[in-house]
Amino acid sequence: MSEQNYPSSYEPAAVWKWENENGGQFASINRPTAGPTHDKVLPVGKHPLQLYSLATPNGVKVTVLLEELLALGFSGAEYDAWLITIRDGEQFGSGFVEANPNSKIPALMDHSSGTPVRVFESGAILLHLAEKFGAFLPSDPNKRPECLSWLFWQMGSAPYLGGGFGHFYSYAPFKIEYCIDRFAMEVKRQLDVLDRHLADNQYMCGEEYTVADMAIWPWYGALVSNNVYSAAEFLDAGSYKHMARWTEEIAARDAVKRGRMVNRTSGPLEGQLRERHDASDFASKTQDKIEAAEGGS
Ligand SMILES: N[C@@H](CCC(=O)N[C@@H](CS)C(=O)NCC(=O)O)C(=O)O
Repeated sequence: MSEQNYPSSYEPAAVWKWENENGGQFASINRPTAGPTHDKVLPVGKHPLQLYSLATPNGVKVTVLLEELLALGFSGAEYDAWLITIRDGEQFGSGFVEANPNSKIPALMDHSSGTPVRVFESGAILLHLAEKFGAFLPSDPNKRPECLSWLFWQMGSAPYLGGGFGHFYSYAPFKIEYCIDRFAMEVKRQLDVLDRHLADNQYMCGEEYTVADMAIWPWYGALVSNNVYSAAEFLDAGSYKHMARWTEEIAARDAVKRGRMVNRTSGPLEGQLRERHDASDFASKTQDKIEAAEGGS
């Protein structure tokens, strides 16, 4: 697009005002202020860890780690996963805002020490749990910084993928070439960063599968396997061969398959475990079984 073709009808006002919803798929939950909109106490289940979440990529990072910890035999990682429906504004309930003043899933309340401790931001939750259980984070001082670097790389990079590219490619009310170009270029650059690194490394931190993989896979793995934004063709995702190898290898893990199901409200009913309160729920409480039982009663 040449400069003379840029649409020019919009001139920002001196002071921005929130006049009505700004448009786009999530317009009804976007607002320019923080804090609770209504009173709602969060439920608390029987396990030390209480997760309040939804199976978006940021939510899946945490449920994958919890399922991986349980698969390794850490019984202290047992958790209740409560559903927070962000489209209905449940992230603005007073109890959720106490758990996360930023009103975004995932939020964790850790009751293991007796005094409930809140942890918000998916990267902080991954680090908190990895340190707590001494797993999926290298202890070797020569390897740990590499893992932390990729974990924080993800936290800094994914907003360009989600809030930037994904928003303008999929959710914006109309297509703006300038925005899609800008963020497609950045996301392809990020995919190339990952692809080059994974050409020489089995996982993000070498041979060890860590929280860095668990943070990156739900976003970038989903992108190349066309599970978010339907953009794999547009971004020529098939050309990132090492990413594809790593994506498939992680997707095949049993704990990852379970983690993806927790707090999921879309897709095949047998893949949705909307709330998880016990390991046995995967066998008995998926949405297909719940609906079949309701239909039969
Ligand atoms: N940096 C945060 C981002 C969390 C985030 O953006 N969560 C989204 C769902 S993926 C959310 O809760 N959105 C609700 C809202 O913006 O009101 C993290 O990694 O935890």
